[in-house]
Amino acid sequence: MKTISKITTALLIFLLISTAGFSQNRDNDYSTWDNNGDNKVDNNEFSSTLNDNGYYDDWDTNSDQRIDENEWNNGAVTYYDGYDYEEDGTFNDWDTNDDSYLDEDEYFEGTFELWDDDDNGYVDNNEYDTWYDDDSWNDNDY
Ligand SMILES: [Ca+2]
Ligand SMILES: [Ca+2]
Ligand SMILES: [Ca+2]
Ligand SMILES: [Ca+2]
Repeated sequence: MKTISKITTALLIFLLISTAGFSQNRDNDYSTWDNNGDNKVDNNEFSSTLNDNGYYDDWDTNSDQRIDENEWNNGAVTYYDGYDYEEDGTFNDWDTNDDSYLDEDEYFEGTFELWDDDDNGYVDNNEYDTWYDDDSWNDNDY
C-alpha cells in the first residue's frame, strides 16, 4: 500500500514538472512565428507554430482529437480576453463543414482569420500584439 502511494506521488510530481517545463519552453516571440523573417506571418507559418506548440490539444480538453462547442467556448474565454461572439465569430463560423466539431484545419484557419484583422492574408506585428496574450498563450494550466 505504501509503495503504491509513493509511486503515485512520484508520478504526480513528474507530471507536474513536465507540464510546467512544457509551458515554459514555449517561445512565442513574433520572430518565432515569423519563420522566414519577412515581418509577416502567413497561414503556413501560423499553422505550424500553433501545431508545434500543441494548442489544438490544449483546446481539446477531453483529448478525443476533436474540439466540440463546449471546448471551443472554454478556449475562447480562456485564451481571448473579452472574446466577442458577434464580432469575432461563433463556433459555427469556425466549423466550416458543419459537423459540430473543429478538426485541426478548421481550428488553425479559424484562429488565423481571427488574428488577421485586416484580412490581408498575413498576421503582422500589431495584429499579433492584439491577440497574443502572454498569460494565456504562453503559460497556461493545461
Ligand atoms: Ca513570414
Ligand atoms: Ca474534444
Ligand atoms: Ca468541422
Ligand atoms: Ca493582416
